[in-house]
Amino acid sequence: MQLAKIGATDKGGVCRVSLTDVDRQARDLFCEWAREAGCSIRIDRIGNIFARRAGTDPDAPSVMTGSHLDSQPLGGKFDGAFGVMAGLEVIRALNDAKAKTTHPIEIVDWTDEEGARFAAGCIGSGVFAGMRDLNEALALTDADGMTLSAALDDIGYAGPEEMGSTSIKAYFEAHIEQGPILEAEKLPIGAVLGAQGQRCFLVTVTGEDGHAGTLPMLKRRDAFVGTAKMTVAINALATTYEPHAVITVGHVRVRPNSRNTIPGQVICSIDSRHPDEATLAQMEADMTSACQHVADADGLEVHFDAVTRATPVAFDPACIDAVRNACNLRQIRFMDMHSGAGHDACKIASIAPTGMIFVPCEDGISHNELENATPEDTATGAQVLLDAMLATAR
Ligand code: HGY
Ligand code: MN
Ligand code: MN
Repeated sequence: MQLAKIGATDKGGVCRVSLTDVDRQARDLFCEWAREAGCSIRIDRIGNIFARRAGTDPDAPSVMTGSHLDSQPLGGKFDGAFGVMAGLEVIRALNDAKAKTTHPIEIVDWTDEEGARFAAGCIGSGVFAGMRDLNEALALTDADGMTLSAALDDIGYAGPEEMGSTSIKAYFEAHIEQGPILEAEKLPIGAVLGAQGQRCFLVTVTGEDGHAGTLPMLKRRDAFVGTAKMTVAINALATTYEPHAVITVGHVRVRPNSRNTIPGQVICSIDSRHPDEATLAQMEADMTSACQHVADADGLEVHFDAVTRATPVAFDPACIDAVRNACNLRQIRFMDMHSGAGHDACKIASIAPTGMIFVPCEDGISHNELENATPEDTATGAQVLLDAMLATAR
């Protein structure tokens, strides 16, 4: 709740877009709390923060948890923040119990999970996992043309640690479900089996600027009208891949974005997801041809840039069992489930045994200021995280 005051919005959400000064404030607070809990802090070159509680064997690979402190522009208090705070609670509980673990315990704040500023998501965890080139990531620019590297420098979080300088025995991430299933099933915990794949694009539609008052309608090459037709067409496509396909156009930049100039160019995002890789590929082919068809009919050009192509992820059976066992240890009811959302855990799963723990959120609402989770459910999630990590770290 104290963290949620940083970037708090009027309707009870947060605006903590990655690598802004508000994100810096959250990072500083997390580091302060982690140091108070006796952790050492390391920052790597993409700005990931590693708070480490020493184990009895300094050479042992760490048992790691974490998530992200950055949020959507109008996001909720819990998406990401819960997982980082649950990790901090694990460390505090171990300290209170004066418990020793063989393996070091680490909590991570991954840079720019949301991708709300630099287009791509899971940037910090993706670079750490070797799935995204560091220098390419540092060169990503936001809508104002600022590079990720310059933003990191601005907030003082361009760290010295090289990528992959941490060996991981296992990674667990606690997160709100961001969907309605646990609440509907009246269950406090989800043991996550994996996450669906996603393919995200930036689409540039080019027409011709013109005078809104003088150019006859039939002579126009209006990039925004074309983009609107493309959006309707690809949205209709999702229904042909029912029930799992989801397609979203969430970010639109109109140029020159002036009332009385016909838009000559639009850059928009496409976020497409499905649990099956072959279907994702088919959706991509269908979307690109649907957009090309509109462009040809309207005398426009269209260009697709793939920002993310993430295959469906299956988490590690031993980590999934550690979560299930932690629930059974305290008679906590749970269900196995898949994640519709992407998470940093989906990247870390490619380099270390990984599992996730879901807790319910009210009405399944997320990426919305009204996002809410109860103290009881978040405490249960932190308890299961502690027991799963403790079993693994001993
Ligand atoms: O987009 C996602 O799935 C994540 O919540 N950022
Ligand atoms: Mn998240
Ligand atoms: Mn999110």
